[in-house]
Formats: sequence, C-alpha cells, structure tokens
Amino acid sequence: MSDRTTYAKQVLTSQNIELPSWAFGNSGTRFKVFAQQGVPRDPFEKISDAAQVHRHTGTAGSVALHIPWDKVEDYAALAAHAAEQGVRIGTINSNTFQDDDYMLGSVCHPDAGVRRKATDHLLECVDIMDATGSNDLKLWFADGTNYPGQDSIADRQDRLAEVLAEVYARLGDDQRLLLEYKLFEPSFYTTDVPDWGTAYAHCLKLGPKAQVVIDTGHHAPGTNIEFIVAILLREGKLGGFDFNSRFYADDDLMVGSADPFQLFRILHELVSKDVLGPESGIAYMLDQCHNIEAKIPGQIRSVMNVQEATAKALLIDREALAAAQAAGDVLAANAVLMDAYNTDVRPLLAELRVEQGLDADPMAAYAATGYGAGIIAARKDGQAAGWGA
Ligand code: PSV
Ligand code: MN
Ligand code: MN
Repeated sequence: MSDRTTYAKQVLTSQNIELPSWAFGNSGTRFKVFAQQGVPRDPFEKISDAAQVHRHTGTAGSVALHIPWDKVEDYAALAAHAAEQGVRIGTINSNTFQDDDYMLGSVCHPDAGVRRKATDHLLECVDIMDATGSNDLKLWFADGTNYPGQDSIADRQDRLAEVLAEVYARLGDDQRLLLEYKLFEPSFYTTDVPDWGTAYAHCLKLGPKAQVVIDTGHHAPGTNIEFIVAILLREGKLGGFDFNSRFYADDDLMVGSADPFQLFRILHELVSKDVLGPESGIAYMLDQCHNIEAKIPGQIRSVMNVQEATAKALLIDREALAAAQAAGDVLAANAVLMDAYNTDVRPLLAELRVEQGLDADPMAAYAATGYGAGIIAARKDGQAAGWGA
C-alpha cells in the first residue's frame, strides 16, 4: 500500500459528516410534497433513521436538529436516545422564517417586538444546546426585501448586528455561532446576509466564537466556491459547510450529484490545509431534502459521495503538485490534480469499510437489513420535514 493510500485511509477514518434531521421527513417543493411511507413521526425516529446511515457508512456520527421542527419536551432524553443509537446531536439550527410575524423579516424586522421574538428563539436554541451538549448554533435568516425602498438596507444591518451581539454574549465557552449566507430567496431584491463577505464582517465584529457557514447551494451560478473556502480558512473564519448540490437555485439535491468536480475542488482546498479531522473545528454537514428519492438511502449515497471526493483529494500527489507549481508548469500541475480526480476510489473505500468492520457496499447492506420495510409497517402518518410541507 502506498503512503498516500495509508494517509488517505487514516484521514477518511477520522472524517465525520453530520446529517440533517430534516432529510428524513417528508419534503417537497412549493408545488407538491410527495409523502413517503415509513417516514419518522417524531425527532426520536429521525435520529433512529440517521443512525442507520452511520451504521453502514461509519462516518455520519452526528445529527443536526432544526428548531422548532425537532422540538421535544426533554432534550436530554433525545440526546440519550442518540447515544443509544450510536450517534450524537450536533448543530442546532434556528428557524425564524415560518411564522406569520416574520413576513417582513425576523432579526432585521423594523418592529422591535418581532426582533425580540426572533432573538428569544435564538436564545432558546442556545438553551437547547446546553441540554443536548451541542457546540454549534447555526443561523440562517430569511430576512430581506422584495422591492427597492421597502426598508433601509443599512438600518437592517444595524438591527442584525444588535441581535447577533446579544446571542453571541449568551454562548458558553465551548459554543459557537455559525452564520450562514444565501444569495437570494425567499427575498428577491435584497437579502440581509447574502454572501460570505457580509457574514464574515459580522462574525469578525462578534469575535472568535463566530464563524461563517458555506452552504454550497447558496451562490450565484459560476461562483468559485473553493476560493471562498480558501479565504475563510486563511482568516480562521470557516465554521462549517452545508453540503448539497444545485443545478439552478437552492435545489438541496444530493451532494456531489450535480457537480462532483466542484466538490473535489472544495475538498482539495481543505485537504491541502489538513483540516478534515474533528480537531479542525470545521463542521461538515449535509443540508439536503429528498423529495422524490428514498430518504435513508439518499443520505447513504450522499455520505458516500463526500467520501469519494475526499478520497480523491487525499490522493493528490502533493509533492508533485508543489514542484509543478514552483516550476510554473501549468500543465503538469493541472495533470496532478486531474490524475487524482480521475482515480476510481471506490475499491479503496470498500477496502477501508471492510477494515472498519463494515460492509463494503453500504447501499446494498442497508437494503439487506429490511429496515426500510420495517419502518413502513411500523409507522403511520409520518412527519413533514418542515420544508415545503
Ligand atoms: C436555507 O435555505 C437553508 O440552507 C438553511 O440552512 C436552513 O436552515 C435550511 O436551508 C433548511 O433546509
Ligand atoms: Mn443550509
Ligand atoms: Mn439552503
């Protein structure tokens, strides 16, 4: 086995890809939600389903919650259930976008009463983090405007900064605030956190416990996301990812399905700085909805897609790349990258799984368990994921 293969296996073993609880519930578009049989009826069942993905991939050891979609009476009990299932509760995602009060925004709303309500929700999310042992609060705001003149762009930024400062002050020593940006939608004229620069500026003002989240589906077509990765890493402000794929807008398709080469390029930036392991503090999360495909297998496939892109990035001959770059040999440098990208890493990953005591083929292994048929028989009236429901 070459040194690079050994190194690749070592890093892949330490990789954790966090699953979104909402990937297991019913979801759809604003046109239609196609309900599937056997979907979870409560957050406990979502965690049980997520644990199946971990059981077959060995890489999905945490589950992100979305509040209030995953509201429960007893969060410590939910955390205990996760531990019983062999996973843990990860990031807590806030939701200030589904109440009628938020029609004109939440934390940027012109009315102080609505801002108070939104802020209280964010503080409640930190309470939940305390109960579940979660370290990360992920904030995405649907705030923005549809028409020029509708509200003051500048004043909205002031309101946002004020709320973020209050939430930041409430964080414990080991807790972080992760701010996610998105170019547009649901607002179409201005979005209050539309890009990494805006998120970065707010996080910089807040302090070291505030970092930026890159959702790969949240950019204009053609945006060089790996460049954003490199910049945020350099500034110590890359908090994590929401991985998914897009063809047109915020499609939330399976990561690595639309553009596996882009995923590889992103992972190359991360591998080149050795920040894939848990000690990096970078949260690698999926943010996907499975509207027409089966949900548990959809998550297994997504985890495998990230593993494949990671393995390819880890196989890049870094010495050869550095030498070609130093020599200004454009074609050779590009060839080093493409050699790794064009390597079939599936045998390597199959071998690694067997070494880890897993089945070489997670999709087939899951299908063979009969878990899918079991939940269809056991569960009636499954829950909507929240999105499009
Ligand atoms: C918004 O589009 C977003 O990407 C945020 O992360 C939300 O929390 C999430 O989607 C819900 O799917
Ligand atoms: Mn997201
Ligand atoms: Mn999104």
